Amino acid sequence: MTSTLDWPDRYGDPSWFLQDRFGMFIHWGLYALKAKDEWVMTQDKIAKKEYEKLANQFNPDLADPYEWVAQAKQSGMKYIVLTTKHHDGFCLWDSAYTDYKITNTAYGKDIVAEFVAACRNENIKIGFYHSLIDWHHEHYTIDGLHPQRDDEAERSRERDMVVYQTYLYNQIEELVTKYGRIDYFWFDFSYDDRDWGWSKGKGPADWQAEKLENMILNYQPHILFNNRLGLDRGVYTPEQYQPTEPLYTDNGKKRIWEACQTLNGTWCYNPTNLHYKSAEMLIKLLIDTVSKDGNLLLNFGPTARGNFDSASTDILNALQTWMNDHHDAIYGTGASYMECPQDCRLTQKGNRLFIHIFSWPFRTIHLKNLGNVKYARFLHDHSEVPVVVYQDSNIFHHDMPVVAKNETVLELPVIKPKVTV
Ligand code: JFZ
Repeated sequence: MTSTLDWPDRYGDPSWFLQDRFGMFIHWGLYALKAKDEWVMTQDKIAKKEYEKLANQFNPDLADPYEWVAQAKQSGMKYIVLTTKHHDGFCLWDSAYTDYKITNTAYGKDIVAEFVAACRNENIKIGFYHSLIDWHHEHYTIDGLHPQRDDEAERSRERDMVVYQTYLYNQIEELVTKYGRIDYFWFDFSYDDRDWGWSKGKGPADWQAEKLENMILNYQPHILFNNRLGLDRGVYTPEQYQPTEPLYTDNGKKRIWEACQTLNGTWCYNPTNLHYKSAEMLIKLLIDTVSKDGNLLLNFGPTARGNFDSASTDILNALQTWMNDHHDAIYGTGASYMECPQDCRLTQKGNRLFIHIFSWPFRTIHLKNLGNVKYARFLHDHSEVPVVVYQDSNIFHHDMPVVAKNETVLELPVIKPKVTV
C-alpha cells in the first residue's frame, strides 16, 4: 500500500533520516555532577543560586567530542543529537546572551563547536536538542511559586515571557548561524508529570513556534524538526514507548517517527541506577523500531568528567559487534509487507527481506505467501540456509542449526519488492 508522508514541504528532505535509522542522543550538562537525573534541580528543590554554583565545580577533563563521535560511529549510529541547553538553562556553547555557559567553566571551550567539527570530520549528521523550558532565565514564567525562585527578590519580580521569547530566539539564531550546516533541530517541551508547572498552560504561542521555525528554515532550509515545538508536525517522538506498528495520522498519512530511549531509565548519567537494558534488549529495540518504520535515538549520558562510563562503553561495544555484521538489515530498511513469523521481526529494502530471529525457532520458520524463493542465507556470514517451499501452503521451512545466537538475521529475496514511500 502506498501512502504519502506526513511531512511539510517546506521542511528539509527527510530521506537521509529514513535511510540512517539509528542515532545517538547525548544528555550532558551541569546535572552530570549530581549524577542522578537531569531534572535534579527541580526534583531536589535546589535553589537557583545553589545550582548555579555547579558551574564552578564543572571541570570535565576527559570531555572529547571526537571520542563521543568516534564511539557513536563505530557502533553504527549515523547522527547525534546533543543537548545544547537543557531545562536547567545552562548553555553548552559560547552564547553572547548569557554568562551561564560552558566557556565560563574550567573547561573553557565551546563544546558545541567541537562537537560539530567532530561530526563533520566523521560524516555524522548533526542534531541540536534545545529546551524551550528554562528554569534559569529570570523571565520564563511559571504557574506557581518554585523552590528555585523562593527568595523575596524572585517572588516580587515581574516576569515577562516576551523577554524570554527574545532570548530564546536570539540563542537559537546563534545555534543555526554560527556552526555551519545543522541537520536536525530537536526541540523539547515536556508535559511530563515531573513537570511541576513549568509547562502548565504553555503552548506554541509562548515561544512563538512559527517564528522560530521560519527563522531556522531561512538559514537552514534543509533542516529537519521533531514535533515538540507543539505544531503537530515534524518527526514524531514517542518517548520510551514502542508502538505496535508504523504510525499514521488520522487521515492515513505516514508519520516519520523516532523512538527516543534511555539505557537505564534516566537521560543523565546516573551510576546508582543499575537497571540497564541488556545489549541484547537494545539491539532488539533497534530492530523492533525499524521494523515499524521508525528510527532509534539511543541516549547516552557522559559523566561529569565528560567521558562515557564503562556501562555505556560495554553497550557501545556490543552494538558495534552486532552492527558490523548486520547493518545491512537496518540502514535503508523499514517495515515489510510480509506477515511476520512467530518470535521474529521483519525489515525489508527492495526485494531483500530480513528475518530477525528474536527467539530461536524449533527448527522451522513459517513464512506465509513466500512464493518461489531460491535461497536464504544468514546475513552475518552468508552461509546458506535450506528452504523448503510447500506449493499449496507456502510455508517456508529450513533445517537450521539446533541453536544459535539470538538476534540472528536471515536474508532472502522475495518476489514483490517493497514500495518505499
Ligand atoms: C523531556 C525532558 O524533560 C527530559 O529531561 C529528556 O530531555 C527527554 C528527552 O525529554 O521529557 C519528556 C518529553 C516529552 C515526553 C515525556 C518526557 N512526552 O512526550 O511524553
